[in-house]
Amino acid sequence: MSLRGLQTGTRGSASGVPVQSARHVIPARSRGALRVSAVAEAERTATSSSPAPTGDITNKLKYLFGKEAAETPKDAYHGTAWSVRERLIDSFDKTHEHWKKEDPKFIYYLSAEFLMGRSLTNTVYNLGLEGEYADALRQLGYDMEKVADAERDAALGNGGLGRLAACFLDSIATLDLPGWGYGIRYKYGMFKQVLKNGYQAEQPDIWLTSGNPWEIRRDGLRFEVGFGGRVERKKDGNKEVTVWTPSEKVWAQAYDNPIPGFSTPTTSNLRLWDAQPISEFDLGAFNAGDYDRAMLDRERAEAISAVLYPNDSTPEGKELRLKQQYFFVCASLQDVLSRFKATHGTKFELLPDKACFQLNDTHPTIAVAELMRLLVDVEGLDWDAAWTITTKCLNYTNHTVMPEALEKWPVKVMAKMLPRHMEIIEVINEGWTKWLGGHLKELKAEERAKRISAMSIIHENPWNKEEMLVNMAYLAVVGSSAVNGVAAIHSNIVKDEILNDFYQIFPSKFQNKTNGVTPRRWLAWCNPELASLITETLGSNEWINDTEKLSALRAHASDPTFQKKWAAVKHAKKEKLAALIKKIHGDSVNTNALFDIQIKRIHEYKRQYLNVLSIIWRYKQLKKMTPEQRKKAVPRVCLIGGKAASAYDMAKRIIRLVTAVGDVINKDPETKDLLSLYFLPDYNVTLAETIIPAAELSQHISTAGTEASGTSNMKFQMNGCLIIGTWDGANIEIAEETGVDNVFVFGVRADEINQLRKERKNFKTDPRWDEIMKDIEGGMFGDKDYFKPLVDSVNNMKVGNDWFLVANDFAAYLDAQEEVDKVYKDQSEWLRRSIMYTAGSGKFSSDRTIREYAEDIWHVKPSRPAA
Ligand code: 26V
Repeated sequence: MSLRGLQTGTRGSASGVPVQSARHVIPARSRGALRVSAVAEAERTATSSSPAPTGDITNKLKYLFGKEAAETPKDAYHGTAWSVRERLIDSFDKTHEHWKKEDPKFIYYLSAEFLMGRSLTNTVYNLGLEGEYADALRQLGYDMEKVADAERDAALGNGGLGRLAACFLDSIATLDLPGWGYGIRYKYGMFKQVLKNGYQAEQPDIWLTSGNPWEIRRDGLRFEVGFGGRVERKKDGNKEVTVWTPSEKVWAQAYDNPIPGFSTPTTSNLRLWDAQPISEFDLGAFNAGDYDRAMLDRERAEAISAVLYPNDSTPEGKELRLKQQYFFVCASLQDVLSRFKATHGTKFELLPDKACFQLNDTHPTIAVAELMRLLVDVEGLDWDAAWTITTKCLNYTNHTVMPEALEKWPVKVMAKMLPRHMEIIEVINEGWTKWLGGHLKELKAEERAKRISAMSIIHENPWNKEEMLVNMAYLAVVGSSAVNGVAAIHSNIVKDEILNDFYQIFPSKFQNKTNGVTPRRWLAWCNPELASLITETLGSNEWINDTEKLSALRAHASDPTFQKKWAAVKHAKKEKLAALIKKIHGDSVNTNALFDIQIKRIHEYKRQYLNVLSIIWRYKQLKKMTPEQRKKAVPRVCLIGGKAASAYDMAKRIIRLVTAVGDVINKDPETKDLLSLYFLPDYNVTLAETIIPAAELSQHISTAGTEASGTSNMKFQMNGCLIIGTWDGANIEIAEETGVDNVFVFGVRADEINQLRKERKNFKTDPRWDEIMKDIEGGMFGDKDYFKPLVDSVNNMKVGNDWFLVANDFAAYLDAQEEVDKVYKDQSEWLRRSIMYTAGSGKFSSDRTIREYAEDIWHVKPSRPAA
């Protein structure tokens, strides 16, 4: 496949610096952290013929920023990043020249979100340039870590789903798989969360103002994307053709974000689309003095890629969301087809051998209709041939069981915005329901009609019989070759509940692909001290690319000398986090206390509420104790962080409860060294990189059956952090790998939930629960009116309340927390478990996940350029 657009401008304008040649050597870290041998380091520097970075950094500052010297860490960051960028582009060009020549099958990961975080550290480490650049910065009077700290996060995602996409890109590149990500270049990413008097407030995330060294604008590489308008049938010779004339058109402008693999010459790509107006502005209107109208088209177009949607958007916003989805899918498919045609002409029957697309949740599902439109209307294929190709090329991953999150678009909205796609979906649905009728012909007519209606892609809105909806998950299943869930239990729920009708029809379509996280960012780079200890103990750093090797740590788990070193690393990381808490809240926390952490989006199903209730109970117990008794108590620093979607009222109340309880506890001189609670504002990828290595206990306490997988649980596990959790999502597989007895598992099981929900109104709550509810209602933490809906939400007198069964799990959770204290008192047992967690984390590398996708779903093979 030729890479249209990659050849223009950028190739010629790249630095001309030969790519450094030793990326196959697993780099040794300059600060000694991961150093395997000084020989490897010497070998690497000897083979590099790039200019000395010191001069390059200052040049970049002078010519790009008009600065004579790096006066601030931010200056040093800019100079360094723009210098590193050129090395990245060299590697990117080499990889893509190689892939162009080889023409392998590609995987395209279509995702509305990519939560990339920072790039500098990851890029220099993945490229093996850390020694050179750390030295150069030292000469300029800077420390690499401080400089890296000046970078803003690329926060183009809400949470787990977006971060997973970012981890997947790292693994795709590291495994040399020909693959790209495709998404939207949001001007404003995930909002910045600030606390105002303990309440969440949102501020826009302005991340592009100082330029983005990690992207390449592909001048001239843009595609038209249309909306609205009319559809007509016309004669083309004997053939009837369909012509869609959109009423609104925009450009999708390509920006490439190179993705360096680790310890390989491969640098892959994340192509993001920016929406731009077709015409600069309306000069006629401008000349006539109508300035607002002159700029109208520009504003309308730019609005499409302006803001990342929070995952609970309002109906008004929903139309724009569908527009975003179609915008990036349409541009991405046109881009892939144009490259395909440049190499293979119109032999579209070869497309499934050259390209496949992974739909990251239902957000890009309009791809089913769009690929059909491009093949039938634009390329002139007949419907059946196009359908065979489409279904062979697409695959769908489900990421949630939350019914509100399973997208359904009103037919009216779809027909207005995408009239041709609505027609196509209708034809797909007719074909599908007809086929289904045949398939179910053994059933009695009535039963058959019921089943067909239950599986129709277009169906009535159960809450509003007037309205018809397009069910995007159903469209994705019908239009894909493979459908997968993201952890074993979740994939079973997908098969047995959410999409059970479809599973009965196509059992072999359904698979499980348990999530994973990149061990580069989430262990090696964010915790170099632990990584260094592991490398020293295992005798090599090969575990970074082969995490199964971590299992050899099991042999050291009970060794007191090793435990001491392990504990020293954890303590150092706790000190670092304590310094951050001091910076944010001005308080010094007890670093000998157990660091107990829950960081994730705030959601009722994730049950931060349960955590706070147990902290209140702990506080009450401490208050009752004599000074002698208090001496025996396990001190804890409790940290909670995460964003509440801006319109999610209950989640915002939970945040306020955390801050209000913290305000009381942290000010109590009697207990503050034994218990403190802080809310960490603006939780993001970068903050996670400091928090996770310091955590000793992490909480993954969703109602069983609600968290599809979770991925932070895997990051904590890798960093030797014990888990208190429910039998849910990937917790189950983590427990299996770590040893179930090493995990604090509690609570009801997923298969009990439905029954318990029915019986909740008769459930007799624990007296401790009743007492705490009265405390909150009585104003012990102030703001009692504001907390009333929170108390009501778990009140069993209201039918349907406590949907997430907080009360049912409360007593079991307190017991599990007591068990935590008991084990923490035995530090040698605690450390043994901590080591067993890291040792058992091998399965949760995203390299393993991606290998499984590549083998079982994508059928894509590695293709590595020469070093
Ligand atoms: C979306 C919405 C939208 C409507 C309001 C409620 C609600 C609740 C949840 C969601 C989640 C959307 C999809 C998502 O982010 N899923 C996450 O995907 C991760 C990667 O597979 C997985 O680890 C998390 O368990 C899952 O929640």
